[in-house]
Amino acid sequence: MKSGHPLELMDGDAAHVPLIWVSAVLDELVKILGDQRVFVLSILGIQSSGKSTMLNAMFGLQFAVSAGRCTRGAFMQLVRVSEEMKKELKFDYILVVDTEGLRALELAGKSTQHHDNELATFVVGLGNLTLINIFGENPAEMQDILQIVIQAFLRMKKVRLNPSCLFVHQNVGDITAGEKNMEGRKRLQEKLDEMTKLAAKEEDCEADCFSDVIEFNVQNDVYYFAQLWEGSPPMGPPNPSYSRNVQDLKKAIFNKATLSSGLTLSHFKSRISDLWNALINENFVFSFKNTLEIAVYRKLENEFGKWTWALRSAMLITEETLYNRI
Ligand SMILES: Nc1nc2c(ncn2[C@@H]2O[C@H](COP(=O)(O)OP(=O)(O)OP(=O)(O)O)[C@@H](O)[C@H]2O)c(=O)[nH]1
Ligand SMILES: [Mg+2]
Repeated sequence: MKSGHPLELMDGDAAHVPLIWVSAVLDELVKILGDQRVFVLSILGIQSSGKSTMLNAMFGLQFAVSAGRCTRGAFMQLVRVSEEMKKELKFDYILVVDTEGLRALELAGKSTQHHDNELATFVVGLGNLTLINIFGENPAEMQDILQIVIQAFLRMKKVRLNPSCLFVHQNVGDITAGEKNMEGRKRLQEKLDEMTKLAAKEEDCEADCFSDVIEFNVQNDVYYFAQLWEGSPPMGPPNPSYSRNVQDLKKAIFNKATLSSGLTLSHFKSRISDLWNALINENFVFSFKNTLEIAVYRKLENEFGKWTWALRSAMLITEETLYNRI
């Protein structure tokens, strides 16, 4: 880790965080480096939406990149803050957490929903800042992901962690700048507020709009990225606008990071085990796909209660009259 190797934080195949192993590695790391302050940057998004590609471009890392389900589980890597940046930032390292894409087709079915909710909560809880990566600019397609993410943020609010987030739209054509993006921002805001209301109802807390849950400004916290390639993928050269977009995002991340003092490695270690232990203990809400489904389930449960009571009371009355006759 000291020399920049990624460490597996969550086993993607077993969907499990090996706490003893990870804690032991972090303990040794603290012995070598001292209890340094780190800023944890995590990322969430659909499968193959270019998450690893973006992190690699931003920090010069080498997370695996390919088509199909590529990153499995979650990986973390330390990036040293250079001496000149240390004046502005109050920490020594940035800890980049790359995660598996949500909605992996290979895992289709019930286990996916549970897996996604768990992963999202874990990753959002760990990060000082979470990047929400969206492929394209249609928030309707993102509905499921947004629900998962917002519910995770709500829970963080409840346990008094306050992460922040930035939205990134990947693969937006070069032309769609300016006015059109204004429209996109508006639509995203509407969608977020709508999802927040639903999620808040289910979590029993007060929140009318997304900015009640987390500090968020739709003008400054949403980024639009150009295509990675100029022209068709295998032959096209890398697109210079992509690098520029990455640079802008990096600046925004540093702006947010200057306000935060990060957390120490030992604090980070206990945060990992706290979060993971909480997650394996509590799985009812998270085993549900999204807030809409929970609402429906609650309604059904109510109705079901009424039906069974109607049946039972009818039975009791019949029983009583029969007893009398006997
Ligand atoms: N056309 C296009 N392809 C992209 C873009 N960004 C990334 N890719 C390609 O998409 C594929 C997947 O990228 P990854 O970075 O591995 O995606 P990921 O989100 O990390 O995927 P998982 O880890 O599997 O969830 C790679 O072949 C990238 O080269 C983009 O903006 N446009
Ligand atoms: Mg990846």
